[in-house]
Amino acid sequence: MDFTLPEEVLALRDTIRRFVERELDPISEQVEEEDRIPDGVAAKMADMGLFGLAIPEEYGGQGLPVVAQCVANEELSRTNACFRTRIGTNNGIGSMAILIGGSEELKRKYLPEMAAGRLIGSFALTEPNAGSDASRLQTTAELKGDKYVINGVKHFITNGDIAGVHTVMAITDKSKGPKGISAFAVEKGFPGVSVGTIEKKMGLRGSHTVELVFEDCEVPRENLLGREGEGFKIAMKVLDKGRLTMAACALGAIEKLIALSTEQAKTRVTFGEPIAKRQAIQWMLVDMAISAYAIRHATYHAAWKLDRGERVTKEAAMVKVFATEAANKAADSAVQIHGGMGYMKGTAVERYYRDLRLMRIYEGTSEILRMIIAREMIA
Ligand code: COS
Repeated sequence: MDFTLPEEVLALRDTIRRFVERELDPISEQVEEEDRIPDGVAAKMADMGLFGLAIPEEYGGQGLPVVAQCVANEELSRTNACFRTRIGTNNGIGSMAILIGGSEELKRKYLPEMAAGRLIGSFALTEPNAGSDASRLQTTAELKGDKYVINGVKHFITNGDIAGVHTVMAITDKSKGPKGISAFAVEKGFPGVSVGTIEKKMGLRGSHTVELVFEDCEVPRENLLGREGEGFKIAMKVLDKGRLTMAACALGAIEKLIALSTEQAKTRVTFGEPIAKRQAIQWMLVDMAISAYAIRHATYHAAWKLDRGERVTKEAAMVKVFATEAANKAADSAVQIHGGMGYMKGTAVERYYRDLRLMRIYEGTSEILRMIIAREMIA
């Protein structure tokens, strides 16, 4: 077995690491305060091609394998989570349904713009009464002439306020359950689309989570993604990859927490010596390192399987549960090692503590993912 990453992937890793250290991390607290990524920084991310990592070359992206996308996510997670969230929707949940189910014309219309970072995507599945039980959604899409008319409300939509195109799941045939759900590419300018409430969240500042309202929203028939009734399966495939790359994000966060906590432990002196000398502190650091090692191998193995075209529903769920729960534990230890300072606003560990909490919820709660794993095991 060869675990070596290809040269070009290592080069990508180094480039992103430098960018994070020089350009993103120094403004992470400013972004936190202002709750927005400065336009100039988003433009730099676009210039580096970060919005098109997953989009195939023929549509203007870099078409990187999932393994390389995980490397990028890992590196981008060594700073404020809003940066990788902005990039992540275009590389994953915001573009993938168009890639899977869009006509050639739709792909040519949207994907190059998304790869260039000029068009942001969003993924609109969740509704006030359909989150974990995703197929219970209530938004409807009725074909009238050459247009679908969408009615309903989506909520908790990442980047929904800045997205130019939303992937929207809606019911086209209520009698068919999940097989009556279809997916659509809905432009923000289509008649009847509006942004509702912008949520106030515990963390992930700099990235907005919003409500999208569809009132007799007219969508051209050709913006149907896949065939009628294929929307739920498309959404599930999108989420499989999203969950896998999220494990890579959790890994990057744990690595950053290890670095911050090790530095703190080596420099903070109590009773005449650094706290790193204490076994209680060492074991917290060690447990973080053990989890990072295990997550790295499991996540990259699952990514390798996905690159080989295998279905990774179970593996993606496993690595997301394992990595995000370990990341929450690591953040808790990091705050503990930093003591009172770790509880103060303006410290990175305090921000990680809040931001990482969401990872056990979005793109599948730990509980739903355990249910998916159990189903696959006893199927
Ligand atoms: N890949 C491909 N197809 C999939 C799939 C996947 N990962 N998961 C389900 N499907 C298919 C099933 O095979 C089934 O098709 P067939 O009958 O042809 O076999 C169809 O989709 C319906 O699946 P299922 O019967 O499992 O539907 P359920 O309503 O029971 O789905 C789960 C249950 C838990 C899988 C689903 O509701 C889910 O993932 N919920 C979490 C949603 C989520 O993550 N939300 C977060 C917000 S989005 S950012």
